[in-house]
Amino acid sequence: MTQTPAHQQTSAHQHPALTATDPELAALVTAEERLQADTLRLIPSENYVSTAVLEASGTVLQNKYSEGYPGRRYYEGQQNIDQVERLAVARAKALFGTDHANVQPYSGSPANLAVYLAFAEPGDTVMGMALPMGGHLTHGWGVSATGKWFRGVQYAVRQDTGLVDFDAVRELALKERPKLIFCGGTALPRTIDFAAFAEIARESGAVLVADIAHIAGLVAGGAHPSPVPYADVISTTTHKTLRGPRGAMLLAREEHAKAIDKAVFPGLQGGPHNQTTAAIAVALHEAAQPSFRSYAHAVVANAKALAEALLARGFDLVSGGTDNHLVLMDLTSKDVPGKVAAKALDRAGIVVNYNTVPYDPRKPFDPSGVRIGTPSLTSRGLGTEHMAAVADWIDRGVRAAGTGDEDALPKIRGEVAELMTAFPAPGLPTA
Ligand code: DSN
Repeated sequence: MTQTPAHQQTSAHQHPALTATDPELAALVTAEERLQADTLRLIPSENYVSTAVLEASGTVLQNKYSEGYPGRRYYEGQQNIDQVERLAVARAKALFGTDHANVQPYSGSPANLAVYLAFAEPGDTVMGMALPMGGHLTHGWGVSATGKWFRGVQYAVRQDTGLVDFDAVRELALKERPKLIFCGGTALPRTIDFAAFAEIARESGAVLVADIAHIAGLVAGGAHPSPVPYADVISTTTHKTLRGPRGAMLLAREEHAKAIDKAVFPGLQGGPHNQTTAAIAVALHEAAQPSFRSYAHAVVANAKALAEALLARGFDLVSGGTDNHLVLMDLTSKDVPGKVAAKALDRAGIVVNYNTVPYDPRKPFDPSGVRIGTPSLTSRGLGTEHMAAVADWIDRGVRAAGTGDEDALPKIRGEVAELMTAFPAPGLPTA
């Protein structure tokens, strides 16, 4: 008698309907569950959501159209959906202490595009940190619609410190008089000085947009200063340190509420993804608990410990370390390109992304750096006491990449998987 392979048994147990309808797809989901369980996930923009968030995002709420806003919809039958969205909005406002919240943006890029629609006209000048310096595509970078339809001017970090040079930012803002100034980004290991950006925005007459996608969970948990007293608009995804579903929110002062809402719908989007709104509401509830404050501080403590352990092993880190959840490694002195290191680490069960470093002489698709972070491993319960082992695995993996020692990688992978077994991931099947 032929036996059902183990992974199919697990799939049937965890996803019975999916397995019956589409075993091919179910097997891929099961394989991804296994991968997320067994590996050390260090991509700083990723995390593990709770089972409650997963359940909310897989509900029948996804069957409903609800263009408009609670109490002002273009479709009937909103008795429950309106309450779901009101709950998410109320929780967002309470958690971050803002006047207004819009929870409908499909993700971070559409959220940022809505800000342009609310405050700028095509061709207007906008300002953000350059992508290779750690900014984001949607902060006016040339290949993005925001850099094609608007005139993007970009600021940098200092080459000697890796930190924002506020004198240069002020000089650029006063010269260019942008409509929008974005602060925040995707590869920034240091605290964002929202007050300094706000002063420059005021002097230059710009709307200040704080993109806190990476650090929203740290802000919510009190592990990073809040932009709320300083920024006109705050944009964030909900799935990074905030540990919610893939989605986004715009938070704003009351004076900007109408402009933001009009820009999201009908300006840019159609019906909101109600199942995501529900899962955002759950994540915001979780983030309001005392345990989430501990989580946010643990993320930072782990990142600092990991940075120290990497420095002790001779790695160069952009800005010399970290204040938040993220560490940007410059592998130039190791003579291993970021992409080569990232692919070797992947084979060793350590999932990172290759990344440009400021003033990178290499190309974005083959850069000098690797970007890592601690949100996911902290969600699994790893603490500062584990960071030396993590740094050791990274060190061995990068050295193996440099020498072409393929045999070293599966050995590391086995050690990683063994530790991970002791720290089950939220939301993943345990059997
Ligand atoms: N892709 C996100 C990140 O990884 O930081 C930014 O869009």
